[in-house]
Amino acid sequence: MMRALFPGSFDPVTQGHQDVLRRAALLFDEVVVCVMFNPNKAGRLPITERLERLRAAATGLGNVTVDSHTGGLLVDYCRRVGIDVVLRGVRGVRDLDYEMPMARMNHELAGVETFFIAADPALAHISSTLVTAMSQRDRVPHDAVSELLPAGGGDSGGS
Ligand code: COD
Repeated sequence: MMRALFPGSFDPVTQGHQDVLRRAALLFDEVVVCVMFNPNKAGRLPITERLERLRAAATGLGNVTVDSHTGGLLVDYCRRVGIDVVLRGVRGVRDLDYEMPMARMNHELAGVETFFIAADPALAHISSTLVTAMSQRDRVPHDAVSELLPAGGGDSGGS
């Protein structure tokens, strides 16, 4: 049985994340999507809201479970739940530059392999940072923000 972990800040979960999750759910027997803490990001939504939105985004994906891990390393979580495959979405070379050292470290520390899923070109411009920036501007139409958020679930507002 192949289990995989899709970790992220998910602050908030976007259509780009949801696309990676849906495609991963077709490839693996079980996918755990997990909210983790990125010290390089300020953090906006409370963890409980990120989890709620992730659960909505995973609606209909029977082999996806949602969890959080905000203390310790990603590899600590992998060891605890017995997962040795991590999934990451790649939008371009900037993502890869960030991901490669982490993938190497996770392998060295715990034998965890990283699988990269190439972003859908139509969604590759989407990031949680963009959603947050747009939702904080008064003159950006609500629909323009909703378009970046998961389809078929999740809050449509970028509160
Ligand atoms: N299309 C495709 N993929 C996308 C898109 C998109 N439009 N947007 C984002 N993604 C991908 C990202 O490239 C990433 O792979 C994943 O989706 C999640 O993205 P984010 O931005 O929500 O999450 P990150 O990148 O901030 O990840 C946070 C982690 C803590 C998981 C990460 O920093 C990490 O693995 N750190 C390792 C160090 C560690 O162990 N930290 C402790 C954890 S408690």
